[in-house]
Amino acid sequence: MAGQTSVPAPSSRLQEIVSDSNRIEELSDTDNEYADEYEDVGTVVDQHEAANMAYINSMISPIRDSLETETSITQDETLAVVLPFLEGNPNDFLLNTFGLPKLQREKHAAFLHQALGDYPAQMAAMDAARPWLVYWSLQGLTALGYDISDMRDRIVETFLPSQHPDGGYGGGHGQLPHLAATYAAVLSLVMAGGTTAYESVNRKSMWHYLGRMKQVDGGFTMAPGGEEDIRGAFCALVVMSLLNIPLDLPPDAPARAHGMTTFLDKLGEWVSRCQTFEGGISAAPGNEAHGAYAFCGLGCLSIMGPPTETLNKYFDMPLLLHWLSSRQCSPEGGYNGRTNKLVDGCYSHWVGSCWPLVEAAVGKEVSNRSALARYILSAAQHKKGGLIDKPGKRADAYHTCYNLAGLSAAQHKNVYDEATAPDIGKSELGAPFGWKVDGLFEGERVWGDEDFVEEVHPIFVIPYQAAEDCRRYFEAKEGF
Ligand code: FPP
Ligand code: K
Repeated sequence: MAGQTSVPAPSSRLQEIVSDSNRIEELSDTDNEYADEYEDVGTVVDQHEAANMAYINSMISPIRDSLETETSITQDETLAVVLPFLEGNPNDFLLNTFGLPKLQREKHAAFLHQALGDYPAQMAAMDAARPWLVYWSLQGLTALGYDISDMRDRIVETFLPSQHPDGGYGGGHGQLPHLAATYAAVLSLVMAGGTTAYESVNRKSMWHYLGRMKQVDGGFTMAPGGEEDIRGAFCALVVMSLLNIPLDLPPDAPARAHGMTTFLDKLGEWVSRCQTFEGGISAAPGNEAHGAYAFCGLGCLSIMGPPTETLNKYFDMPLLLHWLSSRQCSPEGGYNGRTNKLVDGCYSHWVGSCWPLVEAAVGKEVSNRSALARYILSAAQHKKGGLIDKPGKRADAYHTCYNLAGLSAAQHKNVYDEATAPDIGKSELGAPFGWKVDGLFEGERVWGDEDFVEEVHPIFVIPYQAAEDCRRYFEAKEGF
């Protein structure tokens, strides 16, 4: 872009904001809702400049290895990109009462609405990911507090042709079914809610499809003959739990020929084998631990039964706690996905949302939720709307959805309590219906009252109400 300038040094940028009285007037004129607040913007920034700098200084690691490697260089480069956003406000966003950028709710919603629209021809390669684009956008919108019920018919019509006659969903009409597409399609339909959406899912063929994914070692493949990894185990159990699909394997499941009778046979043992020497969870036994797979592993076990029981039974929790707490980057505040890698806003969820599950099992959290929220609000919001990996990256529905889910998990206390929703969840795979929000995060707040994200179910990553309504519907229904 012509005339584009590089990001100015943070403190000079803050000075610029403070002294830019034109801008303050402009804000007061155009946005009456915030006018009172912004007459005082100079004072707010003054007060919080010192606080932001003190925060950064407290977070900088005092120990630094002098060995320079490709990893240490990219880490330094990342810090140079991120720090100006933590210290100042290069995007010129309106600030909240803590001096941090407000959640740009309308801009993010506009971005997600656009993501639900038409795509240019060069996006054809993303066709197989269409269910994901729909899910991320809908989940992002509900997290921002938007009602999506007016899109119900569109959602149902989108997924009807992508349901395979033999069960499960593909990316679109004529595509082979895949567990990831199935997961995203089902979550979207459950969010849409209502009888038409629920009844659009062929649960009987889904049961048979999932039966074909079950492997003799206990895990699940993502597709017939496809890779077996922990996403498969998690996606299968999410779908089964929400749709109340029988735990018994269908008669035509190949695993039956090897003596298996239920979807849970050897599953806990298989998930357990995904925990690595570092303590984190990998895609499949023997692979590298990664935050996205950690969430899948914890989620899977938390569907199999109360996390208090299953997590302690199948994972070495002290080791997992050590690895998980090492994922928070300092001073960035956001998380990386694996050892020696870079902060990325999507791990606000993949790693951040592991915490409520871990906490339910061991009763302690070793993470700094304020620092995470700082990263999301200051560094992960794109100027034009949508959320991002890190400054300089483009916004997309994926990063928007997962930054918002992470922010929700930071703001609310999601707790496991068996007495929750007493009318549902007593039967098979009902443990996820024992979660509820028990008030707000009680630590140091850095978000204003206008920066709240809605409550998000810690395992299904959709609104609580949507998950409960769907399960209630299928618990009341007899047969398929
Ligand atoms: C590494 O990418 C990323 C992975 C190895 C896992 C990605 C998987 C998910 C995000 C979601 C899985 C969950 C479900 C429910 C299907 P990278 O090397 O580009 O990133 P990194 O440097 O941050 O590790
Ligand atoms: K319950």
